[in-house]
Amino acid sequence: GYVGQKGNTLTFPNVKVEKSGTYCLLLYYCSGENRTFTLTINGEDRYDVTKLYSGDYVHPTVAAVLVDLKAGENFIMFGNDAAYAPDLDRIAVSDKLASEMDLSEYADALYKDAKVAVAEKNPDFCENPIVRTMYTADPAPMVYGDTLYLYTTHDEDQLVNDFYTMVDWYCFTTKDMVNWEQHGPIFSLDDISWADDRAWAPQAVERNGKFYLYCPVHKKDGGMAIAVGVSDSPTGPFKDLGYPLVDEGDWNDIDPTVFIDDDGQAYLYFGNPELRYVLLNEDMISYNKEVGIVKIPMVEESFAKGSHMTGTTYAEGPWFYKRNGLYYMVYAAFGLDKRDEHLAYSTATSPTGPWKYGGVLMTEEGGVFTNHPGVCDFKGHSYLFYHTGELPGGSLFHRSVCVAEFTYNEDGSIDTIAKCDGVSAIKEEK
Ligand code: FUB
Repeated sequence: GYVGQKGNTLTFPNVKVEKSGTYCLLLYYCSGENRTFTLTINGEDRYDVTKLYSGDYVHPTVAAVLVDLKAGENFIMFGNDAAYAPDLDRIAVSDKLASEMDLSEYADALYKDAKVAVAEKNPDFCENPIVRTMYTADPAPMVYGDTLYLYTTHDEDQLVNDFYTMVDWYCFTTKDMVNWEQHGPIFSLDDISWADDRAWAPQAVERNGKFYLYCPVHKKDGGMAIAVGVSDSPTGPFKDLGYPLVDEGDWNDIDPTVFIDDDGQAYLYFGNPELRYVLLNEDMISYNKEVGIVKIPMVEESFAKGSHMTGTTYAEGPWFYKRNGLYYMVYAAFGLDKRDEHLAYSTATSPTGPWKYGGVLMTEEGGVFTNHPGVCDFKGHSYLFYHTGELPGGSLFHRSVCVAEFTYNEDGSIDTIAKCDGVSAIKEEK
């Protein structure tokens, strides 16, 4: 592996040890003087391994770093934030705890400062990206009881055909926005007999004690369609219906967003490049066939002039909700002359429109082609979840979910929200 250039990473996802404790990690590398790289264990303990000295370009050199590992599998990632870092050839983890080893053999190379260089994690702040042990995208929050459930897609490390390689969905839960628990995979292509690819942007909702996860997938016989997973628990496992809920036989049927209005009518909006909706029946797994699939007029008054296929900015990833009597549609959008997506929003006084363009919610500059919104209120705070490519090793197919807190203006409008470092812990409900 090679971490020598800025932005490079080298990951070892399943380093197994039997007991928790301090281990000796041997690094075989070559480097110049005073080079730095970062070492992250299980996404949290960050060591800045600095000033590894190997004389000049000596190859290979062995250094030993003392690191804390947990029993079971550990995710070890080397990264490079600086202009140069040592070129790592391989690593080895001792099978004994460091306290049981004779480290004199490595005395010259032992990098003792690593342990004391562990950055203190601020217990009151959730740093972006939220998930650091895997690549996640398309965040979809659901508040249920005192917990926020964040459903995400999962970008695999290894790409197939240099394209989105996505086979399952995960859920992350928190009660305070800082302490997160991972669940999953909670649903996967293996659970959907008629699908074979593209486990794309989902959204979940609860109705009458059951949980429904709406997921776009690629059908074995071609085209995209929307699957529904049903579960008695918000963290699954979800069971597929056995057939698609929405299947128009085209590629528009992606990115479902679900909302149940106060009168009990549930709506499922979806689509790229056109925004469409169905009226879900009370069972949440079928829709009103008489009304059918309704196409929203893709006009500039609704979505502004843009560069996507309808001539408006609207691209994909709709997120539908109501707040203080106003309906919101937040979505990924393409501005004129822009190559990457930004986030925008439109509002309406009825759940079916007409939609009125509201403005840009988040500008491009996430470092990746897509972005994807998920909006919710939780314990008196308003949050916008989005994704970027900022986790080490990030790329358009290796994204990571982030969150920003924001406030609504008195008239319900929302100012552009900046990408940020993270959010503070919720101490008390506002
Ligand atoms: O993650 C796959 C696709 O990319 C999603 O369905 C879109 O919203 C975009 O984020």
